[in-house]
Amino acid sequence: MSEHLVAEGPTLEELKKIGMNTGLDDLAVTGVEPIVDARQAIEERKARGLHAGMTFTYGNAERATDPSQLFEGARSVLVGIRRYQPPSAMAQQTRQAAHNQRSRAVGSVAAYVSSDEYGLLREGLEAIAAHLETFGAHAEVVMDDNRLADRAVASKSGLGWLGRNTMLIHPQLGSWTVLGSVVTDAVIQEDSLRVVDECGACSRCSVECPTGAIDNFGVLDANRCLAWLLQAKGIFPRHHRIALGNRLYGCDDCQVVCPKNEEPQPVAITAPQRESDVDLVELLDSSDEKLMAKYGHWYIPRRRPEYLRRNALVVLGNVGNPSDPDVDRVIEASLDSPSPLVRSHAIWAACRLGKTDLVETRSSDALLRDDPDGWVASELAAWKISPALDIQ
Ligand code: B12
Ligand code: SF4
Ligand code: SF4
Repeated sequence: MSEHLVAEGPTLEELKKIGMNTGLDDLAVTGVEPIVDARQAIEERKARGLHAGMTFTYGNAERATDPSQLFEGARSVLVGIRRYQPPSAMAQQTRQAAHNQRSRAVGSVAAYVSSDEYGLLREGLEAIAAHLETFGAHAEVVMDDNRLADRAVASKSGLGWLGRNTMLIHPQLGSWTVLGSVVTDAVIQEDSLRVVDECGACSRCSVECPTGAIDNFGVLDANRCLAWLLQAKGIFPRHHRIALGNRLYGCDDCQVVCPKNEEPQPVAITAPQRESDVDLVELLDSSDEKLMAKYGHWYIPRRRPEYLRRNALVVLGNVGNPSDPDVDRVIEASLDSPSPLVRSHAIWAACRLGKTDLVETRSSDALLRDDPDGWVASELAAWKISPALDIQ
């Protein structure tokens, strides 16, 4: 085994300073031993079906909880954390802008993607890796990657505790954070212990979750989590569509209500801003190419833009203005879409807005064509709608 012991390696303090000058808000270090309790947690959730078919760290729980498997000779994991602006401050700015420009229905985007936080997180981690390399060490950045369970190493490093809502909560920064690591063969002196759980008797996140996805302490049922359902393949479950409200990408509710996020914290280096409110009519009017160019940095199932349209139609059904002619127009265009996924969600949006006529006036042949999974047929049945008979 090639083991790289750096005689006069950098201290954690030195590395922390470099990270904090380039986008991080804190840094801690831990060893590469397997995190057995985290592995058990992943396996257990998978066995109970709470992963809802997700792969990510569930694909190989053993590897994701054993940083020593990242490369031969790995000795330390430096875990970096970056705080981002919570939605309340941002929402005010964007709502004002939306108000000034238009009064159309908008879908909300979760705070962690409303600015390029992962870009700055990566910059901070790469600066640390580069510094380690000047000492002859090998260093790899691993960030939001299926090969490592970020929260598990973060809690082991002492950066924070794992809250009831499953978020890593930093005692000073709260949970509006993203996490990533630098795995290295250098040995860095550890300086911290696990931070103890500070949720106490609170259960706000569990009570306020719109779909009741947080069952027990720290156990999330992804089958009910809106953040996952927006990224999952197939139809958006009918029984969770109203609960989706105006969320177009991600969900922030279990962090918004958390008292540990009440203390506002400054963000040292501001990340480049992206959209936090999306005009739904504009989205549904866009070509597939334009949609992927604009939202390609999101996790989109199978990289197929029809999923963006599916999500936008559910949100439009919830927040659209039924007297806006543009709403009718985009729903009608979606009812005529070649995608059965889009057609079935357009039926839902039309009916939810009380516009069953838009569906009823279409021919059954047109609506039901190419519907191998029966999505359109079951949507029509759910609303007890019989489309117009075809004129031969
Ligand atoms: C899959 C995934 C999701 C899934 C499932 C989330 C989940 N809670 O299971 C979905 C799509 C729902 C999701 C949503 C979100 N996610 Co996500 N997601 C991931 C991903 C890719 C894997 C997480 C994972 O392994 N889940 C499996 C379960 C079992 O793990 P877990 O809940 O995290 O629990 C771990 C620890 O809690 C520990 N553990 C669990 N039980 C126990 C018990 C004991 C006794 C001990 C000691 C340890 C322990 O072990 C587990 C495995 O590591 C990570 C990136 C990564 N590579 O790690 C990001 C990540 C967790 N997500 C992140 C974010 C920001 C979000 C959202 C806030 C985004 C949004 N606004 O919509 C939401 C939050 C929803 C929520 N409450 O979790 C951040 C979290 C940052 C933080 N401060 O915690 C991460 C770390 C991405 C990153 N690199 O920054 N996510
Ligand atoms: S992200 Fe939203 S749906 Fe998922 S657990 Fe948190 S509050 Fe519930
Ligand atoms: S809302 Fe309460 S229980 Fe949930 S994570 Fe925050 S402190 Fe913990």
